[in-house]
Amino acid sequence: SLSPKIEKALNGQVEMEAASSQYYLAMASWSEVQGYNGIAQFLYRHSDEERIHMLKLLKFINERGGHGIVPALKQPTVKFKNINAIFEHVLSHEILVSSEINKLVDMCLNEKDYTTHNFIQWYVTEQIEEERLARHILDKLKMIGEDKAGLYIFDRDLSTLQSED
Ligand code: OFO
Repeated sequence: SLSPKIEKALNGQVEMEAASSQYYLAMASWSEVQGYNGIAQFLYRHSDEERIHMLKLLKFINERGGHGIVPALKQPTVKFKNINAIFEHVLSHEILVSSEINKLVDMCLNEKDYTTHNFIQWYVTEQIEEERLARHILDKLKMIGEDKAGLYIFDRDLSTLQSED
């Protein structure tokens, strides 16, 4: 079963995924209010995916004899300067998440917890994809610049752009 140290670290990650879900939900709501419905749909989906990341961890902790702890909700940022600012937040947040996941990998190896190490590989792969997607979106936004028609198309395209959960 889980060592107390690993259990605590995994519960820390539960909290981080829950916070991610809240961040993206706030971004989705702001975007929707501004009339960016496609971007909002993308961010609502992203928020749901983060909740799934959280659940997956919680269930793993419980299966391994620990106790997955549901964290308190903190209010995320609810207002944003523009769409660029949103996706810059997304990228820097995902980079932060990746570094936390890497710390977990390190800890598993140090503690010789190969089961959790194996489990956490899913998150390692997921973070590569999430960072790639955020960079891809930011590149597109840079290309669009101040072009309103470009932003219109971008918004429409994002309604169907899938990030994998
Ligand atoms: Fe964004 O992948 Fe979980 O946090």
